Amino acid sequence: MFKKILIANRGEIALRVIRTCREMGIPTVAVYSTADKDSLHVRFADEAVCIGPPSSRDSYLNMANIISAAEICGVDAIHPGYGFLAENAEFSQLCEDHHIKFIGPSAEVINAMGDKSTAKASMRAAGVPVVPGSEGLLGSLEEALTLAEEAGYPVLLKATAGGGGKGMRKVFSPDEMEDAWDSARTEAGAAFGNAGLYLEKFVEEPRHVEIQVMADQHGNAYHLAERDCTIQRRHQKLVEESPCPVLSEETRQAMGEAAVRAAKSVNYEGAGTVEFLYDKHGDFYFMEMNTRIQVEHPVTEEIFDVDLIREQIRVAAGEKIEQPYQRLQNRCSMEVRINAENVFADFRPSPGKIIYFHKPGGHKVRVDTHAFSGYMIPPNYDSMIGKLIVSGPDRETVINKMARALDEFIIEGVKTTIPLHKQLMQDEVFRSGVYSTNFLESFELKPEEED
Ligand code: MV4
Repeated sequence: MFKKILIANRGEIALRVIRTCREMGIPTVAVYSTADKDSLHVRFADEAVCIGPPSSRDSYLNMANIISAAEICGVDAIHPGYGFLAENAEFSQLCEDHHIKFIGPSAEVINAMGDKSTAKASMRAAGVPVVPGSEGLLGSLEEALTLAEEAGYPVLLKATAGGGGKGMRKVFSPDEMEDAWDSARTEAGAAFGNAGLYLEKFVEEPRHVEIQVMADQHGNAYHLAERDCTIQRRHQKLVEESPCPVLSEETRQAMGEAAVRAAKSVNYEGAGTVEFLYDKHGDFYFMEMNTRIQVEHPVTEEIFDVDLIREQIRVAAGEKIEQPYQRLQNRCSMEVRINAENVFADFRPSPGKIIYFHKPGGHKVRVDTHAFSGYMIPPNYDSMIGKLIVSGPDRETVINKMARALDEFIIEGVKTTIPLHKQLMQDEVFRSGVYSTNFLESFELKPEEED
């Protein structure tokens, strides 16, 4: 097992990793920017090293400073959390070059999944369902027009270096193709330094359903069922749950098996997530694979009673996964993201001082957060300040428990997403479980709930 782990992250995920390390008896090193000097991850780690000024680029993304901190403290592994350097192939390679175990996949695997057109081609070869469209990158505008005719409009142009919707264009007819082609290439080139595009038929009103996988260094790969993340706004997830309210047991099994084939085909190691589009006909298609622990991992932890960070650390240290993970019977879990944002003002970030903070409690209520009364939310990072996760025997019980827990959650001094979640829990369509990724766009937020 590792002798000491450095956590190359901040906020709730840094705390989450430190907690498991302590339970495993592994000493930890926190790194922090000057904006985070009073943070809980700094307080709860065994050692802490300042790696730079507030700007992410100069601190949490500063590979040289993080590797230096790792070497000075004598760590033998780095946990990257999510975001920042978690899916940075260069950083994974840099760790390897310095004989420090990167808790995650190799640079090669990160690159193979980071290039979406390459990832899609390897998934197709592994027998994972993919959306009809181009086989790899588009060579020209003419090719895009030919393939769109074959697939049938509407189609999507997607940036191969993208993900999260950047460099993506929906094209309804041939006469729109040239403008879409030019603007998608320009956007992708500017954002990623890679203008490569591929084409897919547009899947109407899909759900976002993803499978958690875990793979060891001995060729074992297992899945831990699905999370439904259909409730999103501008590619930001707001609610995640498991099981998916509309998936048949048959489809659930097929999707799980497809995700395991996906992981095995690339010799995957560690925790990963295979994202699928699930359409109204009950068909599913590979979207992308995330090579990191995800924000919403607690939902899976609650329905499997497994510590996924512990599993990540164990497999990174070369231990075997001895048997498939067993989910609990009649267990349903849901997470809502608590962001410091004003939902009544286009979700504008609301950084600043939390003057009073009270977390909900009670049976099967979990709050993962680094916030507390008096905490100053810096303006430099992600606006997520916590996650509320509740569990129960069925979806209705869980939604009612979530509504109760949200009523107990008091955050004063900054605006948060709590008022939105309270209304969502009372919404008939949300409660029915039947909706698509378009749901939040047409959701009518009632202004009177503002406090
Ligand atoms: C799609 C799609 C429909 N058809 N691909 C959004 C970001 C990137 N991960 C892929 N995305 C989509 N790809 C085809 N062929 C619709 C989306 C999409 C979406 C997917 C999941 C969750 C929310 C979404 C919101 C808008 C568009």
